Amino acid sequence: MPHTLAPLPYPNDALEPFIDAQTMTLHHDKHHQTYVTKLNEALEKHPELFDVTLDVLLQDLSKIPEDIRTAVRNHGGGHWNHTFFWESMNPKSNKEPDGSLLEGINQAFESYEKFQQAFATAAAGQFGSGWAWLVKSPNGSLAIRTTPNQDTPISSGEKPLLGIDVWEHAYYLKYQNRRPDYISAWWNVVNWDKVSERYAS
Ligand code: MN3
Repeated sequence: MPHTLAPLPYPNDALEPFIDAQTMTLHHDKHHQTYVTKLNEALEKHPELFDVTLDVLLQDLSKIPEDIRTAVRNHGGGHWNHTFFWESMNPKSNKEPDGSLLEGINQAFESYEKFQQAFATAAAGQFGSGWAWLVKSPNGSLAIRTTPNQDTPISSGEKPLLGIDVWEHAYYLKYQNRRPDYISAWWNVVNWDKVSERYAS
């Protein structure tokens, strides 16, 4: 199988109490695994794509054979987004961005607090299932984006630095319909060192 599911980079209960262990287990072992399985099933029809990296598959979906394009978009996007999401969180979060990343945030949003407000508003306002993102545009500036379903910013040429999954499966067990509460709690586990690393690369 060309694509495989990596283990979570920390124990399933490491993000407690902000994200509960049961949600993490289901989300990683069931939801994320299903994206990987279905991506591989789709690629079986085009073995010539087995060696193409997931980033390259998603960067230009128009190059994907039409009969599997939607499957690659949804399941390949799901695989990419979730791998990115697990790495975007950290039980030993250092709580706030610093250094050149903070300068970039201040330049784009005036302050970290204003960035948080704008990002949380975008995430809470994403209708239905999807994601909210902090991205670096090709010109280097920072911006907030939302994507529906499992669409990913790399398909539109932007570099994601941080993303939050706002599908109900990401929060419903603990927060039920209170998506804004999940978003508020999630700031406590953002891995800002990882975001800085992505910003610099
Ligand atoms: Mn999810």
